[in-house]
Amino acid sequence: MASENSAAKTYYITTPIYYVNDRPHIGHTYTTTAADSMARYQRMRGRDVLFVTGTDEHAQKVVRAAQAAGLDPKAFADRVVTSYLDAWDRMKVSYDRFIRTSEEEHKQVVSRVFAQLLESGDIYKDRYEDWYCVPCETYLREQELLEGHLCPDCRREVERISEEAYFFRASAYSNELLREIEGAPERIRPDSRRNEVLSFIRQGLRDTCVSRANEGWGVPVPGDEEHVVYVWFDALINYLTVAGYSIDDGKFARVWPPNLQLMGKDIITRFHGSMWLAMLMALGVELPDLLFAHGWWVSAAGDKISKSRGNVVDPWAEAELLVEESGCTTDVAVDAVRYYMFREVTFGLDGSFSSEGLLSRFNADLANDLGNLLNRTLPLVERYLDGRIEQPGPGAGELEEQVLAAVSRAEQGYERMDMRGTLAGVWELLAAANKFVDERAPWDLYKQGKRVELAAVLYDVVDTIRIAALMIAPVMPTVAEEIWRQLGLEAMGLEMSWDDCQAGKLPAAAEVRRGRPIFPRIDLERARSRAAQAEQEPEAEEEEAMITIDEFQKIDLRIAQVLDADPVEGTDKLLVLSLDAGEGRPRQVVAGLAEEFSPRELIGETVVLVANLEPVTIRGVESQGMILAAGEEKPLALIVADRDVEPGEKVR
Ligand code: ME8
Repeated sequence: MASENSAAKTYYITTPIYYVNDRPHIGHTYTTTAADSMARYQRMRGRDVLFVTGTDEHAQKVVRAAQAAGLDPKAFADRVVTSYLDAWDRMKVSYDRFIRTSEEEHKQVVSRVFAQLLESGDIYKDRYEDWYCVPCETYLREQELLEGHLCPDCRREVERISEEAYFFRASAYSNELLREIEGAPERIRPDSRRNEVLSFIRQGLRDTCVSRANEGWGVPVPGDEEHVVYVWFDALINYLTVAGYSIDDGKFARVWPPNLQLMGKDIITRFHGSMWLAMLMALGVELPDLLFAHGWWVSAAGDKISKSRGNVVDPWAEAELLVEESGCTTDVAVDAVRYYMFREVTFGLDGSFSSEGLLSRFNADLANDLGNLLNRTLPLVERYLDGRIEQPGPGAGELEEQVLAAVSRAEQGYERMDMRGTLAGVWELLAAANKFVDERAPWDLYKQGKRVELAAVLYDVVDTIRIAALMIAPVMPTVAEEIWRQLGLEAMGLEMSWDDCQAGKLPAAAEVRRGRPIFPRIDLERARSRAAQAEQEPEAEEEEAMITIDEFQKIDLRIAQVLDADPVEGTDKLLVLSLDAGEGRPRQVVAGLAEEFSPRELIGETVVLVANLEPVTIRGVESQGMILAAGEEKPLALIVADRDVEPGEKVR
């Protein structure tokens, strides 16, 4: 492929950028940690890597979620984005750049791209009279809908749109795109997805709507502020922004095209595999080397795991379960979750996530195969060799063939996005090494005074552990580092480099340092009975979300009286309330109450104010706190005092 030929080319990897209407879940984590493993692998190979993830903010559903929370979209996005940053930090995601589409730089690139395509005639103005699915942020034709005007993907009700809009002339690129994809069998993978994209394009791409009426959130269409750019069009351009398109030509030349764009299978056919590629063609920009779509995590019943179906899996909670059941560190637990995701299911296919499966693999693969090899070998080095690896004499290298096979399989696995194959190969090697220890019985060699053989056997085993650590490092960075430390390689200042995946590169004089077992074994029986118990007592689950009395007391709740209420200009949902909270001067709070409550109903009410909430600006109005109401989606009832209480009185 073109980009492989140039050594100076930055290896450019992307994940989708995620909507900020919601918090990260297993789907986001799967794509992002897979991309992370690829980035780590390429770095170990010595490549300069640009690995990017981020957030997609200009969606209708973000506007709605913000309204429900009584915040303006930017304030809302600012809040949710931290949960992504935090999740990637905890899941050990080593991104080089985190892009938010609300960044000025990105908005400028979107504007320039839109203007360029307007100028070339690839974007034109017309009228949109059809349907839109807000949860999927997708324009849909009548004939694509399920009965009852339901979205074919998420099965929720779609909305009718009838407005002037801009269209991208995707139809003009159907044939060229078809030729491109047919001529490059490796550009879209796996094959099942490639075939899906091909048959979608063969039906003929239709011009797609790329704008919405401007409701104050999004990138305005250049020269026509009544419209903003459609969220998918805006979002896809992020891949160009971070590469420096129209900002830094030198960087763009170094970075473009993406070597690998990763995503879930639901967003390849319509978006990445056709709209995105057609956009690049219209811009005259080279197509990405590889679009790879992974499968879905499904429930035991076979449904896609998603919030709307109420069957979410939280990878962090799974890691916490491991900590609780095994006593391993949190970082090791995170690695174990990553291991499970990539070992359990072939990347590209669907798979079902189960906590029980995770715990069993932890015991069988991590504690038994890997942990056991390490924990039985290091004490032998300590006992027989004074803890120091010796340069082996003749006779060493007995595991070389198995090492070669595993390394070549691991390379192929990483290059082909087959992490399962990589890991299976490593585990075959670990099994071979465990068997080797059993057969060569270093304790017997010691008793027989066979010092040279003993040193050679231990060298081979420790060397194999070293190579295994290198091979798993992209998937399990913390575990690899911990093994590195225990083998004394960190103390020697040795970096992890893929080139060192060769037998015989273990430096003599490495001083091993046995640590605590990395993977303390789990009592599966006990774990099972605890899980069964938790299922029977749903309230036990709630304990996870419990807070202490001290935490509760940090929230300063006060009685306040509504002095005045006025609509916030430009919205139907927000009211700005003036409150007497017993502070000598009124407090101003913006609340999303306007659709359910009139100002008249509110004035005089004695409400509960969260008095120590950080002030935020909503639609240009400062909000100094929040008032309490019942109802998740929309406020159904205000929480008020049922007797006379003075404003400012503490609520406990
Ligand atoms: O799609 N199993 O954002 P998003 C595996 N903003 N993967 C899953 C999954 C599951 N059960 N559920 C969801 C967007 N996913 C756009 C992208 S890019 C220019 C714009 C995956 O927050 C899903 O396939 O909805 C997708 O890749 C991601 O999680 C969800 O992204």
